[in-house]
Amino acid sequence: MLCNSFTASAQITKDYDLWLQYQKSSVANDIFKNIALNTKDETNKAIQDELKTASERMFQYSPTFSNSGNATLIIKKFSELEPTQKNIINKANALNDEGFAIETIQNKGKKTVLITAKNSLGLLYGTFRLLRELQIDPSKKHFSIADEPKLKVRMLNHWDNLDGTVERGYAGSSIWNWQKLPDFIDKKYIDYARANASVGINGVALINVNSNALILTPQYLEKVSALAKAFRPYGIKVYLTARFSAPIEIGGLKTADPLNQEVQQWWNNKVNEIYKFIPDFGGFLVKANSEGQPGPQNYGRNHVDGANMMAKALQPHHGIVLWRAFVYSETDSSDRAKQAYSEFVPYDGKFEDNVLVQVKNGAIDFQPREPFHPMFGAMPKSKLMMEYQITQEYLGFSSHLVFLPKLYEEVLESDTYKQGKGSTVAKIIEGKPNELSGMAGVANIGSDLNWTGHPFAQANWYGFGRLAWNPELSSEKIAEEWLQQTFSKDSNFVKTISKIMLQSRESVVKYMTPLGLHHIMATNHHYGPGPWVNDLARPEWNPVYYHKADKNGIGFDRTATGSNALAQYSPEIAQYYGDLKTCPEEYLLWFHHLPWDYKMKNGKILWDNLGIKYQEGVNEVKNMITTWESAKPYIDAERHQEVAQLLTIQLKEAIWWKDACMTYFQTFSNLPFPKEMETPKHDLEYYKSLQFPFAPGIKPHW
Ligand code: BDP
Repeated sequence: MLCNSFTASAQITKDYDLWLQYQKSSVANDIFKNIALNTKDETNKAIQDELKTASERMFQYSPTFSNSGNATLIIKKFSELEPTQKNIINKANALNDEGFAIETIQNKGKKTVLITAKNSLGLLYGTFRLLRELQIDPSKKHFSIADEPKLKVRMLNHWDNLDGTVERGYAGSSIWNWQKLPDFIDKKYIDYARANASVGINGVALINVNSNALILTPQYLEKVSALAKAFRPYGIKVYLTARFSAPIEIGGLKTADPLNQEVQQWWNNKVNEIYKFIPDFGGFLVKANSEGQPGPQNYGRNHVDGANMMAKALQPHHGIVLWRAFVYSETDSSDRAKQAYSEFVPYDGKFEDNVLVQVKNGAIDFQPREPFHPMFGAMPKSKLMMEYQITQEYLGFSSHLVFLPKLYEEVLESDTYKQGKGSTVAKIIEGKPNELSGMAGVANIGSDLNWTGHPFAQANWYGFGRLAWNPELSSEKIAEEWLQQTFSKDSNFVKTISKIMLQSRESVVKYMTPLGLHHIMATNHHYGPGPWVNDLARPEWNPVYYHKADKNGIGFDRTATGSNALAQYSPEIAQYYGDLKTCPEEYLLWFHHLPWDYKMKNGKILWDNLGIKYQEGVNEVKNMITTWESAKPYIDAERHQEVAQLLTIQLKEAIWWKDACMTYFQTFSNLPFPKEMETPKHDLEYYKSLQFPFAPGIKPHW
């Protein structure tokens, strides 16, 4: 029986500190005793603060900062190093602007650790890397590391509204306190910046892609500028979502036509004004002609006209445009999965150099599993950037433990074959050296004490940042290092719990949308199952559009006999997914419509396999609960209890998903539940009658 014995302070510190716990070390390390660092620069000042906190917490002493000869740690740009340090200078020289090197060197006859980089931001990243290494192994003294980010723009997209609500947010309200800004800088903003910088995140779009033009008025720009100032030492640039109709709404113009000169002038002026407030402003993130948002098509123009107009306004200031490709038409009744590709690919090579086309990982919408978006690799003359969702809109909100880097990795590793074998999605988004590239993640952060609602959802923020830095990292390594820093270094604990993290994404797929099913969540809030929904205005808003279950079978035929969405992929992929002999079970019903008694590889029919998968998902959550129970001795009672309670919700909901979906699909298959599956407790009417009018994170207006 769980009891309510939280002690407030313990909960705040541990949960709030994310992966920057700096737990007291049982071994001594003198590395921070005497640090050579020039603290005049504001980023170096941030380095100083971080080292002080870390050293005091981990090793119980305060560092001395000086430039004396006896340094135990030297943090210096390599332009400031002694010429005798040739080796390290050469090593660092090969790195890009944000890279760093950490090396144990001989300095005046003594072993000293040196962090060096081209600029202060590299030094900050190097410092956080050193701290990560020490959190994992506090006795470490020998370092030989060189690292640099593979993507240029590594950013969070907040879907925060100006009224403090967060669209698809499950961790409380927005952390931005617009009413108290610009004068009140919440300490939380600094801790947010520290956490981001520690994994290399260097950009943040502050408000929702369903934007509000007010953010572009001087009243709000002043507030934005205060946030930008707070984030600046941490190398984080601020971006704003730009509502396409802003020239009408706040500019008093009659049109927002991108080819109209007055409109172009309005954006030029607006951009100039923004840079007066925020000299290092990042640029605009735009959702246009998507789900009712205004855009160039309202004026008979296209995405290139819209994006390039903004891009030209930003060019003199080196700002960029992140133009989203999340579009699906109100009138086109063909397969929704094909529409973004059809709308964008013909424009390849037409976007200005400072435009990144921001593409969701899959062609539908952040589902528990989707094949990679066919746009990746299909626009070789344009710059495409990845958009992931960190907030768990379709994956159990912040009540389910789901380790998303596993999903991110699966997409990044996918081979598009667009430039021959080995042209993985990761390689496509990395682009050419020194060119603009990027990855965005829809933030899962809110005002909750633990930032993300679920303690394990912190790992998704962390993991997103790590993969944005290096899209080729393994999710296993990310899980392990996150656990070591956040909870415990005990190898038994790390081994056991990383296993459940790594399996958790597959479990959620199994108990929500197994075998390639997708978009069968309940209307609007997407909380829980709603496969029966068939009465929404647009066909592609209805789950029945996606599963197409009838008495003959289930699944969406995207082969040549159906929508032929497969033709948007390279022939190798089309062949692989299109042929039932090779199509992996995970994507079966994504690409094929099959009879209920279709014989699968294990010799059992499709219907039985569906029930077995749902049950496996439930069983795996049960296993997570037992495993988590066994982790009790290794971590603090507060966080253990929090997670244990959340796992109870997850199990209840996994069973709900299994029972509701199988009861509904049975009305078509007319077959008994497979013997491996636990029988649902209620009838279909019961599951259909469940209502959740106040589920969190709903779109505010529609
Ligand atoms: C969908 C969300 C919706 C977002 C939209 C988007 O349901 O709230 O506005 O994506 O990405 O997943 O624009």
